[in-house]
Amino acid sequence: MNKKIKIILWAFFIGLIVIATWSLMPMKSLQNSESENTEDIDSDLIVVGFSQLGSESDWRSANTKSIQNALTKENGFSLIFSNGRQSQENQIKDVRSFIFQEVDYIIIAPVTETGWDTVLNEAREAGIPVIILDRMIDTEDESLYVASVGTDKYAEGKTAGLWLEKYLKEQKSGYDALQENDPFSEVTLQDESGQNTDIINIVVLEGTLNSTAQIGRSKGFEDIAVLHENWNILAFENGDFTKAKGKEVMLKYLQKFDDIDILVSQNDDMTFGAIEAIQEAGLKCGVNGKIKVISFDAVSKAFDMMEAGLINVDIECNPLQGPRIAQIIECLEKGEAFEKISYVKEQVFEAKDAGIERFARSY
Ligand code: GYE
Repeated sequence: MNKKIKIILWAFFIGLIVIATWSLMPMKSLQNSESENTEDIDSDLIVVGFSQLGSESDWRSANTKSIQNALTKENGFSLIFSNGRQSQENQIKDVRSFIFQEVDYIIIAPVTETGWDTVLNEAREAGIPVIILDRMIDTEDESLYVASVGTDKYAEGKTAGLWLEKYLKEQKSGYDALQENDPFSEVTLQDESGQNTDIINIVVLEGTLNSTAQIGRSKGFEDIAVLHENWNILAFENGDFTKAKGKEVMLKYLQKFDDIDILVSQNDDMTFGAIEAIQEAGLKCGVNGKIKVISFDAVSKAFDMMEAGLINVDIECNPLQGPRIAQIIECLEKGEAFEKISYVKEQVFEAKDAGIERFARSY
């Protein structure tokens, strides 16, 4: 064989290999791109595909664990877990992979609210019931999901605002002009209801934009803030629910504003980062600090920080949603009725009670 023909034949074979590999790729990507499920699917059990939005926070880890602990083999489930890594595109791929694998149920914890209709229609056409977890989706067709399990984020935001209202009132009545570290020590004004009417400078660390947790908590807090002319929201910026981004944005705030009274941080992980930023700037926060801190989630580490006086109050967001999911699937299996929308119970924890309240908590 002459040299030229040999080269052409080699090029042809290599080309064939490249085409074969490439044509297999779409099939592969359908197979659960980010699956962390190590066990085989057991089709004798109830097969559930779970698209979790990511692993950005302690709250998220507790939420994932709660689902995994509820949907065990012993309880009759075979669970396929996929981590969407903060990307809706990944999550949509994961859902398509579940449809391809003909699972019995799909659970989605959606990273953001919009853009789910197409893939949910595909699930419906395949006859697979979908349960929305933690955050919500924005759709005009509510029949695209059979149930949603989560928390009332708007109520959480409102609770934060109401706590601040109460706190400022208490500060006013317990006013002690000699108290050095008190940011309200120069309070001189008061309205007829006893509210502090001095200017209160507030900065907000928001969670992932367009997620239910960001939308609800922002709106809830703002609905209380507008009732108070003296509440001055200096800034709100996206900290993406992570410690690193929370720290970065807080550093920016501290460089820009020198009179911050209140930090509202829409989750604990951002709060942890923000506290680091405050301390590195040589400032104090929390119970005895200049900057009062309102946080959300109430995970275990936040209790440590409340006990240390660094966080004033934590509005709980309960991640233990697995048992309710298992219950709903059981109802669906038996053809029994259930509430389409359910919220899990939550509480408010203040620094002064953190030492006692933390007992009997599992996250
Ligand atoms: O507060 C935060 C997480 O959607 C309620 O997401 C959830 C939020 C939670 O990353 O820590």
